[in-house]
Amino acid sequence: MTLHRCRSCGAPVGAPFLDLGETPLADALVDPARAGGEDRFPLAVAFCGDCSLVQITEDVSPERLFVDNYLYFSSFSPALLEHARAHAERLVEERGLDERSLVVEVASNDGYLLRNFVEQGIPVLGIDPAPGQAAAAEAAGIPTRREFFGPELARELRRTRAADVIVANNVMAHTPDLNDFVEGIALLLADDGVATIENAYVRDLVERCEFDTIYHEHFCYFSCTAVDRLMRRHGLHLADVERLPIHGGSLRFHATKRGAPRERVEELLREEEAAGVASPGFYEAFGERVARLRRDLVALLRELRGGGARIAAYGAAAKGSTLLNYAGIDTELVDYVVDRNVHKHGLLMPGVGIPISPPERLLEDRPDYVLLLAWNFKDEILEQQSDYRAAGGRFVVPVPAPEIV
Ligand code: DWN
Repeated sequence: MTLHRCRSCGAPVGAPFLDLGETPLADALVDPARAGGEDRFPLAVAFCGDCSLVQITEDVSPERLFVDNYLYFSSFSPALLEHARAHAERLVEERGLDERSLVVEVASNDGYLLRNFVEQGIPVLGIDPAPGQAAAAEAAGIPTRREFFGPELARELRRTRAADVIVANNVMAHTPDLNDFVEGIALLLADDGVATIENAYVRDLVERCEFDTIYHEHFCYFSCTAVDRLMRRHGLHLADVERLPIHGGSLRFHATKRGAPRERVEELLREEEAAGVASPGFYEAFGERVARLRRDLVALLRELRGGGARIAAYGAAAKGSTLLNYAGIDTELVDYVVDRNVHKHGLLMPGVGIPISPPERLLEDRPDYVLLLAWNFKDEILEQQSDYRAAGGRFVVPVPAPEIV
């Protein structure tokens, strides 16, 4: 289905400002026995001139994206675990949470965040349709509803009790039914509660050329301007907003049912207006910058390979799938990808057929260069791979521009 109307406000949406071609599903890693012929879907993003929402133009069913063989487990990223722990501790303190409270997380994955509340005796409920992740969460003592979140589930849960805190990290962008999602938040949230909603920031995506964070799981790419309008439509109020470095730059919105001082929200809205984030011109040249990054990266890798270098990659990430497929980087340039997520080992990156191994292979095999597909965890991974680097190994960081470190 090709998008014609904005997912948020329903206004007609114009032509895409960036088209990444037909790509396979980013997290649908491939069993070597069934290699080749992965389904591909158009991947392009357009801007809504009425509410400023940036969004992909083709829908892939959430069941296909997040239930059938979804392999993303949050707990394989130590930096993400620390980010989640700090967030949980702040909520406990600021909201005075205790054994009488209820914290609900939408897209609770393997319990990476809710475990922090359980450890303090605070009642929680996870919601996640991905079976493997939900099973891992339940094994960690986190009750989990294995379904997609929406108004119907929200009404059912509210009949038992409202949520004092709803956490929704990297999920509001992952639903084609954006208004249903926000309506569900409004229905489940207690009158004096807060929903903290975290997503990649479209302004950082464009300014840092983070085009590879565009894939079919991400239906929307949010600015404060677009989310402010979306929340108001459902009687929610942005009481605060934080700019965070995680995932290449994110916004954490604090939504409540009651008006509250919102100085940082007003400030960011003014900043976005001044930067043009709410105007089409901000996005127009992005396609050319992405094409230039592709040219420069492929030329660099070809030059290294042509000089006899052996090249591997680090991070069987969804963003890695977008980058490899858009740039046409396959086993001709990159021999294998390493990743800590054991569920990914032995599989192939979709569309390009590059095999996935444990990170230990880097020290065993000593490739000359490693293309850092999980560049959003650069500091942590470079530190973790200090032995490989001390032995002369070099990393190629592709975003915001190709660089050897
Ligand atoms: O929206 C989403 C973002 C938040 O996470 C999900 N739909 C899918 C996923 O996207 P991603 O796969 O690009 O996310 P990550 O977390 O950037 O992927 C990092 C990959 O690198 C993971 O497969 C884990 C791996 N990793 C590793 O092997 N060693 C990560 C770290 C930090 C490491 O030290």
